Amino acid sequence: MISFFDDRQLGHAPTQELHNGGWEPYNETAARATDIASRLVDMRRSSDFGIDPILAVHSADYIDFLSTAFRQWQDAGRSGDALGYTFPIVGRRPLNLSRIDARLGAYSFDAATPIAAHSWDAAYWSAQSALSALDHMAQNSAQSAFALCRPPGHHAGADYMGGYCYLNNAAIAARQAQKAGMGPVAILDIDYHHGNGTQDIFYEDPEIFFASIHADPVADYPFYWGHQDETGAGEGIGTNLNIPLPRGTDYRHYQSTLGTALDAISKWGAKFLVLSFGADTYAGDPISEFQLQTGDFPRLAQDISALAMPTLIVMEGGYAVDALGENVGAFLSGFGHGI
Ligand code: SP5
Ligand code: ZN
Repeated sequence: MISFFDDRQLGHAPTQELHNGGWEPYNETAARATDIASRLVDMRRSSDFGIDPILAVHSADYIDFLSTAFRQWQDAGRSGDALGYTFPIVGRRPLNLSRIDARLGAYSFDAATPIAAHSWDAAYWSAQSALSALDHMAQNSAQSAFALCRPPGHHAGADYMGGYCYLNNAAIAARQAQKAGMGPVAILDIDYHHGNGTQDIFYEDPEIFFASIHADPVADYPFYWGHQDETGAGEGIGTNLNIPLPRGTDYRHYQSTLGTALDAISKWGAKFLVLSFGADTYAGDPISEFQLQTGDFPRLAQDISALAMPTLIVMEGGYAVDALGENVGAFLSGFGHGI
């Protein structure tokens, strides 16, 4: 399998996140990407497809905010990472405030996603890696490709960041694939956490099907999305499938659920799959509570490739850094063409 990555994705390095009422070292580290990259045999440098495919998913005002926030933070005399502390609860009237603290709150849904010096650059190139992997598949009629996206993307909505995510790499690639006529496009999200950003982006869109298997948001982040009764709205009714699972789920239980999601995707008529892959379903993950073992990841990949659908694999979460390269390598090997 051919992979895509750009070194500029490593520049993003926030120091800490707010977690369970205290500060802890930032979990989404550059070491995650280097550990995965060290396992990949054919890794290519990403090309630049510009800002337009990003603006096909994210609002112009959000992109303006994201690309200038750190400068504005510094201009306000601040040191350290830019992080909001005041959030407009749902239903507040929209106000066009220019104060950086107000903007940070308006464009994020949690306090675990700081903006540091090179965050915009890293997020931009993470999205370009997804687009590069897609372009490779389009040009070569390849059955699969791996985008080593970091920072991850699935918690980012059209106009908000959160959950270590700034630009929604999977959504950007899915929209691009649809525009290029590679569809109908489905997105399957198998990160431990619900892909709330991706769900929001396509919630009223009948053209892109979204399915997610994740920890039940009754007990886990991001709490306010990912429940089973969220099935889409407007024209998009019936194109959103959430399958929440309890903490402690092992692969035996995960697998039957996966079958349900895959059936729904093929029944809907998808011809192209974007896979939001998180390795945080691993038993040893420090912030997650599923029980998948390293040996389960090739099986997981085989079960997905049984769909026989062109599949763009986009990296999302996974925080057991010492096991991450091995787990991702095990997963990619399950697609059957080496890593
Ligand atoms: C892309 C991705 O996987 N983002 C995950 C963001 C999760 N952020 C908050 C997680 C809170 C977990 N709390 C459990 C603490 C166990 N020590
Ligand atoms: Zn996750």
